[in-house]
Amino acid sequence: MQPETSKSEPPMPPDSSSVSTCNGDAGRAETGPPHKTPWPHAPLHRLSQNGTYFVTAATYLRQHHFRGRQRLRVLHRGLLRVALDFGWHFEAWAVFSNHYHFVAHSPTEGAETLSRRLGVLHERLAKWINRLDNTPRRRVWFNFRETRLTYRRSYLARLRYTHQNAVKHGLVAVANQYPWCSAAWFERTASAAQVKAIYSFKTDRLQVPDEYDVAPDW
Ligand code: NI
Repeated sequence: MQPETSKSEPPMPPDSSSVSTCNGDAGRAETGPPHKTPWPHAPLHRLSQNGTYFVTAATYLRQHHFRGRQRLRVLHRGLLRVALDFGWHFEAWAVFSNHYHFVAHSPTEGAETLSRRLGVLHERLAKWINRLDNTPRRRVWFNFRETRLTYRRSYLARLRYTHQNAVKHGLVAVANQYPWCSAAWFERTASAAQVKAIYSFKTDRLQVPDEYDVAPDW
């Protein structure tokens, strides 16, 4: 027998075989690989011909729907799972109570598939959050915006910006202490020279809309 859906059980993110049909989807949502963070492969460190994107997504009214460890973990894992399932190569990411950022390389020309996949992920997460809070139909997400990166300098600057975003938001003194971002993974998988090059890249001229006050508990 399938276990009953419980309020504390996080949703599985979109499944590649359930794109065009809802049949059986609810059943699958409670099965499948449990609670494992699908870390991406080692970073590329170059722009992709198919497109490299910087994405920021935010909750509606900047509400802290993903406050706390459990919710952050589900959002973090869901994002990496979508990337893995649909061939998006994530290179940097940072997830917070009311927004997230990532830099990723597209598997195909253009970002249309990304919009669709993120839309499905957001919908599932919203349903889960609303079930937890007993607020059916409440709007959870505001939107997301993507920027295609075409210059190496702006790409490298955004990599650093994203790896280090938990420090910018005042959550930790050193980015690799924050588990819901790519810093520790990056330092583990890249060479010491690459880490040094990215972390010393100048970001002071970078303009990223990122005026979010994030919840302090993670
Ligand atoms: Ni931010």
